[in-house]
Amino acid sequence: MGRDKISKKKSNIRRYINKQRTKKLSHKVFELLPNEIKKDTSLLKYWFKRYRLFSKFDLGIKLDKESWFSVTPEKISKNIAKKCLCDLLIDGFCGAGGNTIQFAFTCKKVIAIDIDPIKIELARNNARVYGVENKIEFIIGDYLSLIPTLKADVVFLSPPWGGPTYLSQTIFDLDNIMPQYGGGKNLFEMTRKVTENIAYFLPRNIDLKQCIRLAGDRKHVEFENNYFNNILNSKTAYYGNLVNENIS
Ligand code: MGP
Ligand code: SAH
Repeated sequence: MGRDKISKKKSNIRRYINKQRTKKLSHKVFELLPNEIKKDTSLLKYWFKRYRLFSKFDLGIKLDKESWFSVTPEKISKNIAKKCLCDLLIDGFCGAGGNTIQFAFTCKKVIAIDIDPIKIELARNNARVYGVENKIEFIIGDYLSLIPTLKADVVFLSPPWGGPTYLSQTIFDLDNIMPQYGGGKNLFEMTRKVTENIAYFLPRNIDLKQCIRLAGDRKHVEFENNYFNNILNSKTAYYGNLVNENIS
């Protein structure tokens, strides 16, 4: 069976499971759901994983629709943060703070940028839940426009991939990332003006050859497969001094 057919079958099964789960939800449980999930029950599958997204979920974590499907699960964020240990890290697309929070535990200072003011509000709230708000400078703005003003030891890039449909392509092309900004290659090239030490959080079906090409002739890049619940969730490509060593 072709890969497309398998992923169609898988998504039908997921849809069926979600329907069954929704039916079984008692009125009492439904009332407990955050508003954005009540409004869109296709997000229920993320709510069921909420403690693996944030172990402190019940202490006041807040998310919006986009964050539910794009936040990096805590275990994966922790692992990335260990590799990115440094004095000053920039999270160019901080969202609701899944990665930012873990960077705040390993780095002296974190600059967290997002173009959406609601995300910054959520990230600030979530960082407070983890007690790391004071280690983070939050900036509302367009990461690419801010580049000329930025300085950092490491930049972490986890841009939007165009929503959960990114898996409909067998191999995900870097050009599909933020095409309105010249695509994922341009995002990487622009970031090199800040630092060569870049961690790029990418879809599990990313075209690895394109990512190797980004590293230039030396091909100095390291890939990490991120697993969630024993299933490949995403990949991180590390460049510069992040390859096989910590920088400080
Ligand atoms: P997914 O396949 O949408 O998650 O994304 P799902 O459905 O939980 O996985 P499945 O195995 O059940 O199919 C996988 C991971 O990629 C999520 O855990 C998020 O961390 C991340 N992610 C997903 N999207 C759509 C984005 C995105 O647009 N941008 C970024 N930075 N991360 C994303
Ligand atoms: N890593 C984050 C999720 C990032 S999702 C987490 O774990 O929570 C991608 C984020 O990029 C979204 O929050 C979106 O608002 C933001 N974004 C989109 N375009 C942007 C831009 N030009 N500059 C900065 N942020 C942007």
